[in-house]
Amino acid sequence: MLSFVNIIVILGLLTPNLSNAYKTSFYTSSEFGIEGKSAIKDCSAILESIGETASVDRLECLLSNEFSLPRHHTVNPQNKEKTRSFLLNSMKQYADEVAVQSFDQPGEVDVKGINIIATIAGTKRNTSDDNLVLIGAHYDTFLTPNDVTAGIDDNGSGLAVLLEVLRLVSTKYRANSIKPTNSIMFVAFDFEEYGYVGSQLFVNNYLIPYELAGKKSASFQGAFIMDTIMNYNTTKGSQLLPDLVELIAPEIENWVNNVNEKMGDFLALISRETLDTSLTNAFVTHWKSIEPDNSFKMLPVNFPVEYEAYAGELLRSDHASFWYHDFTKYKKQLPAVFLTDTGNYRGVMIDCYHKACDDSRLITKENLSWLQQIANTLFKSIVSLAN
Ligand SMILES: *[C@@H]1O[C@H](CO)[C@@H](O)[C@H](O)[C@H]1NC(C)=O
Ligand SMILES: *[C@@H]1O[C@H](CO)[C@@H](O)[C@H](O)[C@H]1NC(C)=O
Ligand SMILES: *[C@@H]1O[C@H](CO)[C@@H](O)[C@H](O)[C@H]1NC(C)=O
Ligand SMILES: CC(=O)N[C@H]1CO[C@H](CO)[C@@H](O)[C@@H]1O
Repeated sequence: MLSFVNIIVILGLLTPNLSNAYKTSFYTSSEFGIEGKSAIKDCSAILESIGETASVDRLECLLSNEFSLPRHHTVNPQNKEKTRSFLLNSMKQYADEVAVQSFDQPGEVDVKGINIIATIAGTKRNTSDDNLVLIGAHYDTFLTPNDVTAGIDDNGSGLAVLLEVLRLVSTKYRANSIKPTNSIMFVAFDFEEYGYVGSQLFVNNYLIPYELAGKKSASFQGAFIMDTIMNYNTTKGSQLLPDLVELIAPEIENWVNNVNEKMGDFLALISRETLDTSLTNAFVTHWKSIEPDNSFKMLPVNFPVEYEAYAGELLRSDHASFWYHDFTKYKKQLPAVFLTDTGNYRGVMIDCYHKACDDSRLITKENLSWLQQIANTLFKSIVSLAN
């Protein structure tokens, strides 16, 4: 998730304004005591396994083995490369088409950003009748001058769910030699932390020109973006809110502070009224339908479009690239919703956001069932939209 300070700059320019400050020193993860949690079981067998619902073991293996080390391009390029190859190989294993979109990271010399785009082809793939559904998360991690984050919550959690949902969709269709009607895209974005560079380029240089305009002319149902979804805290008082919530959504402020007694135990679903309604409806419906445990809470934050320009807090991840892009014609046609645990407004992340302590300690057995609920809901939502 992007820091709020950066977003003010980005809202003005929608191009990243990079400072070189973070490049001055070189750190290794061990200096910060960050280590991948050692495998407690045979993850290779677990990662190969298939099933019809999201698996806690698999999510745990993904988080503790694949996404538990800092993945910053200047400090830990080898970890980032490792994450990239893992993503690429997994996507090749499960998807029908995999594309990489590489770009020069603005303001950096010799730094390539790479978005990884996997598609499960529907029967309408590459025709103007296709109505694409997309799910995405970013894979870069943040770096502040004195701290290296492992990015477990931000946003290893989003990537683990992305891959888990891809596996479920693939099992449902490819393994049974059937296809959905509409195509489904799974995108791992690079360079979110520096102004959603990867997703901006994805929308402006790939999605619109290549899939939605021109020869293919597909339609777009929308994007589910996940960023920082792992932190679940049932302590009263663990949930804070940005001031603007009281201003633009007093009923939400009342629910969080009074009804729910400031417990950080809900998933926030951030969307715009009307424009993103079909995505929100699908997610809300399926969230409630998950068995056996449907006691997890989800809070839809559905705000009027006219608020979006100053509601910078609501724009802190890659969904903003779908809401704001360079093509006037598609202004109202790129729905996107943002799934988040509210990042630095909750529990340990109040102190650990973008810091070293966003690490493997967040992975607890109990809390993996929370990610499982999110993955199962997304799977059902995507399938319902794609069929
Ligand atoms: C769709 O088009 C792309 C090239 O534009 C091609 O690589 C892909 O195989 C096509 N998929 C199907 C299912 O036709
Ligand atoms: C929950 O939040 C409280 C208050 O921010 C914090 O002290 C505590 O460590 C958190 N608990 C967990 C399990 O994250
Ligand atoms: C996450 O872990 C904490 C501490 O172990 C626990 O209090 C909380 O209920 C767990 N959350 C879920 C969703 O299982
Ligand atoms: C699993 C994973 O790659 N998560 C990414 C989430 O975002 C952070 C940036 O904050 C990346 O470093 C992580 O790689």
